[in-house]
Amino acid sequence: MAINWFPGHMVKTKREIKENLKLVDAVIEIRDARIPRASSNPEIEGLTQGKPRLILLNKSDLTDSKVTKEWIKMLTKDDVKAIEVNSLQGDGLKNIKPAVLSLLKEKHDRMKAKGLVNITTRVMVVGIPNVGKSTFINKMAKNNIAKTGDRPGVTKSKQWIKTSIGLELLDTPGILWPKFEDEEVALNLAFTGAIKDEIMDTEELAFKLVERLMKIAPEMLMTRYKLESLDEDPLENLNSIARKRGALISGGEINYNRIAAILLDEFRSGKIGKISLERP
Ligand SMILES: Nc1nc2c(ncn2[C@@H]2O[C@H](COP(=O)(O)OP(=O)(O)OP(=O)(O)O)[C@@H](O)[C@H]2O)c(=O)[nH]1
Ligand SMILES: [Mg+2]
Repeated sequence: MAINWFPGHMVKTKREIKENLKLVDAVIEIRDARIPRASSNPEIEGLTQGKPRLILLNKSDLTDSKVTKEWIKMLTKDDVKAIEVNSLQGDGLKNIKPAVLSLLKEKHDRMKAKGLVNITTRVMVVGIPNVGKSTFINKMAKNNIAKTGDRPGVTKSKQWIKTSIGLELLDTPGILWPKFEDEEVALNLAFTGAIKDEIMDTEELAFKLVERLMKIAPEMLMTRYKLESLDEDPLENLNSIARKRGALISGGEINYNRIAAILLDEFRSGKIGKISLERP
């Protein structure tokens, strides 16, 4: 499936992220918990070199929590921590501060030894499109509101958001780009909505989604669309789903455009079930 997507602003954002990194103590990298692999950026490690990183597996409300916990185990390293959150509802956000503080413990101990008491911790948020960066920043800001103004001596245009958990967040996230290593990665991004539907053939995408769900969540697919059994042929199943949903054009033919929109929307909003598309 051809997905013609290329972020032309890659070089610019990379430079911006590097500049902003100088102003922060740690990085919060947001990923989509349904696709922790596809929603990462392979250059993130090089880009954030030396900065402790907290990975938020966001949208964890849409995943199989057992799989998400396996991901957390796998992603955790010395200078990288991972936690699951739901930025819409706020679940898990209270775990952010302890995680960031434990990443910065040595640094803070050194500062305290020098007699520094009021230590502010600044972090920046990065992530590929659609992972929930804005939702997260807004949620964090809402708990406290106070946006600190420009800080003389730091830089004119940077706004810092104070949060109730005692971290200051840079108000603009750094947008990373995903890497289309193979078709599966590209499809996972497309299924979750990280790639705009306008540049894809959504009918083919819906077909591929049915094909995938037949493999990883056949029961959920059957239950949601009241199918008594699944055919071996994804197209047959897509047709059955369309008939169940009345996605037909006059004459009784399948309205593929319509059923594709329904299926993708229901998958993305979690109506088909809590489905992790990737496993560690
Ligand atoms: N179910 C669920 N949806 C979420 C969560 N966080 C964000 N969303 C939804 O995901 C979509 C994208 O969220 P945004 O906050 O706009 O994502 P973004 O990373 O800022 O996206 P760009 O600005 O395009 O880079 C929106 O429809 C949000 O409502 C979450 O924890 N759970
Ligand atoms: Mg945004």
